[in-house]
Amino acid sequence: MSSLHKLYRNYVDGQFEQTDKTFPNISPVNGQELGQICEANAELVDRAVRAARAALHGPWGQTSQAERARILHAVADGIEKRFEAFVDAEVADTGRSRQQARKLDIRRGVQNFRTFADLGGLAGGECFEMRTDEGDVFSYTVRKPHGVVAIISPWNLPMLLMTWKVAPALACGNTVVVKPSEETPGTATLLAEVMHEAGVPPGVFNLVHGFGGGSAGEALSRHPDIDAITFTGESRTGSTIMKAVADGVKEVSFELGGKNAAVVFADCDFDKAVAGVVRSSFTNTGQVCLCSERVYVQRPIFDRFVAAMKQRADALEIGSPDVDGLEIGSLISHTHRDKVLSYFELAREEGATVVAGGEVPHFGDERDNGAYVRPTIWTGLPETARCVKEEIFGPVCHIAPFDTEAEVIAMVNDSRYGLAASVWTRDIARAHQVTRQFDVGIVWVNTWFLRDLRTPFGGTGLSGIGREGGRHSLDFYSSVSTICINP
Ligand code: NAD
Ligand code: 6OD
Repeated sequence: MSSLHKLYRNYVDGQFEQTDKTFPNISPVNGQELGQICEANAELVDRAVRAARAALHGPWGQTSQAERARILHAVADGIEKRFEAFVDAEVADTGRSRQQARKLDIRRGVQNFRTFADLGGLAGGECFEMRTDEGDVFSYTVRKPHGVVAIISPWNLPMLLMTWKVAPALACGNTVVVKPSEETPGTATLLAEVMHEAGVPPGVFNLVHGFGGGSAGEALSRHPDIDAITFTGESRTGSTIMKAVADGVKEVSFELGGKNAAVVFADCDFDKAVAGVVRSSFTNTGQVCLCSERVYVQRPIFDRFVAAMKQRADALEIGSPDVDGLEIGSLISHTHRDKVLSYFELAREEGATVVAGGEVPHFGDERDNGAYVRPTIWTGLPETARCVKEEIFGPVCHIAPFDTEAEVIAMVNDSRYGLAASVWTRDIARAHQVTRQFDVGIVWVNTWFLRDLRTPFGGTGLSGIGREGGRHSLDFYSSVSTICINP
């Protein structure tokens, strides 16, 4: 066991809770055990929900928005104070580069708290005047928290995606029960410690560890006394959770899978487009819901683009988190690697040309026990191939040629997912014209994954329900009542 060996505890009603049933947290970098995770059973999940309900009737229920903003900034300060511990936890759980954990994951955790602390005060209401037989009446709206919000988050950007929901939920005055992924308990457990140190009242932030079906995730989503549920993860899991909350008719926000397209026009800045598509296909070892798994390149530059992508993909630095300039870390787990490798196999059966990768790298050291695959590029698949239709969630893309704008718009939209797309062109008029015709939640032009946290975020089709971000988060995490007064 490594010196990092830990016990990941639950946090319920202001107390850290051990449980008898534990399961191992396995490093995806070398297969070693990092620690034991205390699995919350249905009884502990129930206690967490009841503590969250009770806290709404305690001091938290009386806090002003300004007071909550102060507390959220104190939480952000607390994360900053223990920044390197958060980085260590994220790196240990996921095998990503330490540099990425610093620049993206933990930094965004801090930003999420600061942004929603400040945005909370901007949540306005509406007011209307109406002439009636009774006289002039006024109708205005007030915002209230929903109550207890269940937050179920995934493993791919654990800190970023969990805090993206915890921060606005608390800013709006809710209490929360958080169920992080069983693969990534580290930063969530540290966040509970920061909440405790920052003086967040007991029951306001609760953390339950465990799996999904048959474990803490299912117990939380089926709990009759949650008021809303916000979930990020696979589309299939979203559908299961939707059924679980249907009888209780709960508010839902779902950020689900994607099969995103990158579209490269012949008039692009070639080198920037290659660098951009390498980034959008392989960042976080392809495990970002926004990554491009479908790349469409206009025919005049197709061969040159594929060759340049191959050269860049083959040269990407693969290895363990502390390698300088690491670009490809491990996948999250051996189970997930088996899934990605099954698509490598399927692509061959479906007739793909493997331009780059398509295999497991061999290092000759302990990394051979890790969950690595090479960044992979395919060409030659029909648009109907399963590898072009299904989300793989690894460092892999298929590159196909296109001729006209109309053709590529149809190809981009021929998907049951609708999360994101990116376009590479120097023609800004074309960019305006094409992007608005994509059936997706966000399109980037000549860039990728730049996020202004005030903008709406979410998908269409299998990619989700609802929008979060900026005022859209304030709308989701609060309930609006209308008050009509005859003065
Ligand atoms: P997942 O759906 O397997 O798990 C996500 C969370 O749901 C975990 O905490 C898990 O324990 C829990 N869960 C699983 N089954 C459950 C059940 N029956 N009831 C309640 N909870 C359950 O997803 P993942 O593998 O952790 O994450 C990868 C997926 O997430 C990819 O599909 C990716 O595209 C998607 N994702 C989407 C976004 C977005 O913003 N749209 C962002 C990140 C990831
Ligand atoms: O940047 C964000 O706010 C966000 N929700 C990103 C999602 C990334 C998916 O893996």
